[in-house]
Amino acid sequence: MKRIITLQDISCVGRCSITVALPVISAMGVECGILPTAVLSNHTMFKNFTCKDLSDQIEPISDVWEMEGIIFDGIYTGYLASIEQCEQVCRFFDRFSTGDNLVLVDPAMADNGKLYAAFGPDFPEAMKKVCAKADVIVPNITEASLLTGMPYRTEYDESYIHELLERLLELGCGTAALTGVSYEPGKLGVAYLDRSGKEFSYFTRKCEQSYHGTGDLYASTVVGGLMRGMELGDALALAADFVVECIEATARSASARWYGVEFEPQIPRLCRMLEERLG
Ligand code: PXL
Repeated sequence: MKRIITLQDISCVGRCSITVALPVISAMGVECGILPTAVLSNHTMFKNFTCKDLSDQIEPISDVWEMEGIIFDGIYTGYLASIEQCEQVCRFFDRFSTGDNLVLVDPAMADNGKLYAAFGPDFPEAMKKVCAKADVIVPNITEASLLTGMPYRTEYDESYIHELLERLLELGCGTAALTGVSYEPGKLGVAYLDRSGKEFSYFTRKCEQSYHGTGDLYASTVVGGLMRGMELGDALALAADFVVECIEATARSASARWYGVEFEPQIPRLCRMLEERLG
């Protein structure tokens, strides 16, 4: 059985980061270790939140894991609470990357053209260094524009997306996979470019609704698929299909959108989709 470690916050309520990664990756048949980087009362889209930074725990926990000879088949990072924490995560990669394991970075810091509330304008510069060490990064278009300095556009063509992907690769990562790409009404998807020049894209129907935490659900599903041996394109497609199922199921329910997508009842469906696609 594969073992991954995910470094991101615990937002106690609101379905994002570790409270999404842990159930989804576990359900996909992969051991999901956690290194909580901060504890928040809830995610930062709520008007009020507390945040206890746990940066001072990263080094001592890593020391013990190294002493114990613990190794990870994958390292997955999401929301990081500060610039210093980005630097610590880079050191964590240096200690625990083996050359054989997968490093996947979701530079979760912005959406809809704006940085999240907790970050200052210097944060993307620090996240660039985290992305530089990744095998795969999965930014949305807002994050990609902040990482590359390219303008954020809501109307664009394939050449804009291609240039974003090329500039993302210049950061140093192995593959850049851009989420939230749409070239025609009603369709939304993902496009990737890797260092060998391989390009791939996959589109699903576009949902009317948008919910908080879908990026975390997406990245977690990709990690699970890759760890189960899927090709990157297949894992990205599985994750896209699963997120659409979750959004559509949530839209049929009456709960408040700030609590994220109601992915829990869809977990059996994810397991079936995974096993079907693994063949
Ligand atoms: O879903 C990304 C995310 C993760 N963790 C925290 C957040 C957000 C997005 O706002 O606030 C604490």
